[in-house]
Amino acid sequence: MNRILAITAIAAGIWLASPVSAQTRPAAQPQARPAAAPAQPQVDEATRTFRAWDKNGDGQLSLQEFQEGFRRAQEVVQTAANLRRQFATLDTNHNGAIDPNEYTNLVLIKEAGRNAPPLSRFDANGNGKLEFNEYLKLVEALAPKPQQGQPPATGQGRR
Ligand SMILES: [Ca+2]
Ligand SMILES: [Ca+2]
Repeated sequence: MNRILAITAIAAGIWLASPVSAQTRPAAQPQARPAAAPAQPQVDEATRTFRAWDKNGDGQLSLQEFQEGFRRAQEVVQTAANLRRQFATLDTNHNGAIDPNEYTNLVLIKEAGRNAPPLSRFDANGNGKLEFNEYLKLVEALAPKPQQGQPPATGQGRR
């Protein structure tokens, strides 16, 4: 269920872990941040990525496993970017969320017709609208699974 999210997170982790992020902070702040857990989530993310890529579970990444994992990660990043663009388009009043009236205009909801789930089903934080991560749940639940990086075909005979 959470595949897209999980893989997106992994991919983002990889991107963030790239050496580009070697920025120096001005040391003007005397107080150390109290609740900054040092790098623990990153390690966890790396471990998760590794396990996901290590298909045969032998604790090593073969070149093939690496290439496949990397390609998949790229596809997922692409898909996530597409979804973000889509989300921005759907958010017609630009408040960063899908409001109820925007929700009823979603193609996926229109197509579902009477069987369309209520917005509240995806509104995890209960604020009456769907933020991007909640929108992803909706897409996961209602959209046909994209295969091989192809966006779901929604436009058959569009008018
Ligand atoms: Ca909106
Ligand atoms: Ca919400």
